[in-house]
Amino acid sequence: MTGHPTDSTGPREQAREWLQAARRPLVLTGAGVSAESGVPTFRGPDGMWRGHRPEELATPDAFSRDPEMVWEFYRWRRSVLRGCAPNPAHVALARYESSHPDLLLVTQNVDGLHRLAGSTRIQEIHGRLMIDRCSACGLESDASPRDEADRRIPMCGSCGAICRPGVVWFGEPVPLIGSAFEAAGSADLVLVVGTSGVVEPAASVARVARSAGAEVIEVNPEATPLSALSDLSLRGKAAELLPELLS
Ligand code: BJW
Ligand code: ZN
Repeated sequence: MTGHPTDSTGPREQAREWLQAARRPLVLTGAGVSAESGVPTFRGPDGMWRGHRPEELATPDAFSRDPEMVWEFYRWRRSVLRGCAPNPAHVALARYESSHPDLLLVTQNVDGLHRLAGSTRIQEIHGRLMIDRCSACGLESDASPRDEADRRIPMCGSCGAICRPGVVWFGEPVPLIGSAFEAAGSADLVLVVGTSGVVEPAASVARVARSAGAEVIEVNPEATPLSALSDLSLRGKAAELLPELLS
């Protein structure tokens, strides 16, 4: 697990070796890992919020001001997601878990595609798009397929208050971040895939692991703020690179 790429070992080969040898790998994923499944990313030229800032809709303030508009946005997100399936990157990560049982997959994605691909050691730290959560009592339930067709806001089956999507909005605490940081502190390798690395505290999962001595491998077509702390920055698409790196 030591050493850096040399002339005889290219960065991809080095990454493969580190990934294979890792005892306690931690994978941090973002929207880019689902891009090739057809799930829009948040930022960048093809981001779903081009011309808008994510902070306009994904906040408790927006929801209290205009729940109809926020729900319209999330109904659209749900209808897009219903047409999407895991891609070879999700599948490669699920297989990697079988050979590395102490792996933890920390995902910022709310799309559930890692779970669908077969990963089980997952922390979905920004919640789940397909869950309704009561805005009053917190009761969670699976989103019914009917909700997007009829445009009514889902109501809590227990207390009758309006529901919100079961995701983590800006300004809200990230409930699982403590255990993600704890795992990062004892990881020996971090694979960062498809995240712009600008949303905190998620991006700091990689920083914590790096400070505790883990090697960091980044897979992303673009440079990000996390590139500078990465031992290996591999420029490419997740669905193309991960099957090769994790085989
Ligand atoms: C490919 C690819 C391919 C393309 N293959 N790659 C410290 C500093 C500054 C600000 C803060 C700070 N700490 C907290 C904040 C505030 C805020 C924040 O981070 N703001 C910044 C934006 C400035 N954070 C919060 O508010 C968080 N809460 C918090 O800190 O609470 C504190 C608290 C404590 C106690 C009480 C109360 C409060 C919460 C953050 C929640 C973020 N939620 C969202 C929305 C989820 C719901 C929804 O889906 O609608 O999560 S925002 C959005 O961004 C979503 C994502 O998970 C998250 C990260 O985005 P991601 O995944 O990185 O996607 P993109 O689009 O940004 O990047 C895609 C990448 O993929 C790009 O790099 C491409 O190049 C790449 N790519 N194709 C591989 N094929
Ligand atoms: Zn309720």
